[in-house]
Amino acid sequence: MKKSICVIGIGYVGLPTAAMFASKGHKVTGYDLNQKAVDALNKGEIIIEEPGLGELVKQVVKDGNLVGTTECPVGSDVYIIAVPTPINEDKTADMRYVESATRAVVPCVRKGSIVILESTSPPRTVVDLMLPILKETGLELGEELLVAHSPERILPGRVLEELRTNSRIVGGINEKSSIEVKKIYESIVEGEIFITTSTTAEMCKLMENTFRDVNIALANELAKMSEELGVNCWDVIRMANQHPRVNILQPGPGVGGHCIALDPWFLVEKSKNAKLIHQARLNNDSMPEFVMNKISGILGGLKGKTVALYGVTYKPNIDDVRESPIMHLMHLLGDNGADVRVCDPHAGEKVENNYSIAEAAKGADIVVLGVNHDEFKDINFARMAESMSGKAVLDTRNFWSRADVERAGLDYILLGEGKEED
Ligand code: SAJ
Repeated sequence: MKKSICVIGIGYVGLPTAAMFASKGHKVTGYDLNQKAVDALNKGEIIIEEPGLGELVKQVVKDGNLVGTTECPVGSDVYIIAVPTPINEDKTADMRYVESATRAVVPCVRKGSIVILESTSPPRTVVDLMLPILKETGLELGEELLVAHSPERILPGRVLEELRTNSRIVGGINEKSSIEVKKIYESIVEGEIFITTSTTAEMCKLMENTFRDVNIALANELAKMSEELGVNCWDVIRMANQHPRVNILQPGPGVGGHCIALDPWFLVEKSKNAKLIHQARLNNDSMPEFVMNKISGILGGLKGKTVALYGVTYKPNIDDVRESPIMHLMHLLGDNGADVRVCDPHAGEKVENNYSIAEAAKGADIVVLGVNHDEFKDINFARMAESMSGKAVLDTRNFWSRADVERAGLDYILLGEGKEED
């Protein structure tokens, strides 16, 4: 049955979710306080980079199934909360947006409405934060007002496909809530939908991202040990991963984005037992400084040196710089006296002075690959070598070909590669 659905927060998660429901014929309203995002939506345009999303939004807006608004619509069948859950300076969760979104729906819901939290949240958020607020509706929770957490688990860059094909977890405050919310997602999800409690659903989502964070922390620790002990960590990972029960992820200049770099902190905040998780966060957060020290070691100091930095978004082929470890590296280099010339074809105006591939290397003492965007695949290293002042190329992603770099007369240096003779 077609529903009226209000998606609260039309950002990286809310907008694709709203568009997918709209494409299945539901009447969807995207509610956001950001006037710019709402205006863009009503013109059928998007202000983020995500494959296929622009076309889909254009179509559903044209069909009249998706509209943007800055006022929460009264009387929708379903309210989906997809607002940010950032962290404070002290690494505790900033739940203001979830709280204000929950308050916003209180005067709008009616008997039979459904409220779903999609935002990644600390364990017990639905029970301890949302339910006391929703009680103010005067409706019987779990009977007249159904409530669930169904965490988003979509990978930026593959959002539409993953929304459709991934399995989904629905954690209701009671069985009735879970069953009804499952029915809603069945209209857009082809993967299996698992039913559980809201707190278990919160924990599942956090542990998925934490699993990845801890694994990457292990890879980064391996990279550091390898440099110390004269080993190439990439060879170790490639061969160790041949074992049927081993899958070590990739090291790099750190972990960024709005999910993996933040979510484990929600567990650290809530549980004194999250010790390994805490240490993994610290390991990953130490990587920008580790890379800076490596660059300083190669150049014999940073003062007055020119560093060409290729790629500053938090991962390849997207425009998102949130929590980007390479942005952090950029600031660290600058603070320590280096002149940093950034080239990022995806980041646009998110960086000041965004140079072209050729311009960034001009006069550089070192070229550093921060993120392996597709645009950096076929770099002409011979031309780059002609315009550089120095000869060093540091690859933090094992992305460039050592042979190509060396053929151009440059020195190829790989993060996590120690030399036996060192
Ligand atoms: N990274 C490494 N080494 C790796 C893999 C990733 O250093 O081997 C780094 C990336 O460079 C990046 C960061 O980790 O800076 C995170 O990137 P990612 O691609 O691993 O994940 P996200 O943050 O883009 O999306 C994750 C996904 N979670 C999982 O795969 C378990 C996605 O499914 C979630 O929906 C998303 O978090 C979210 O919204 O929580």
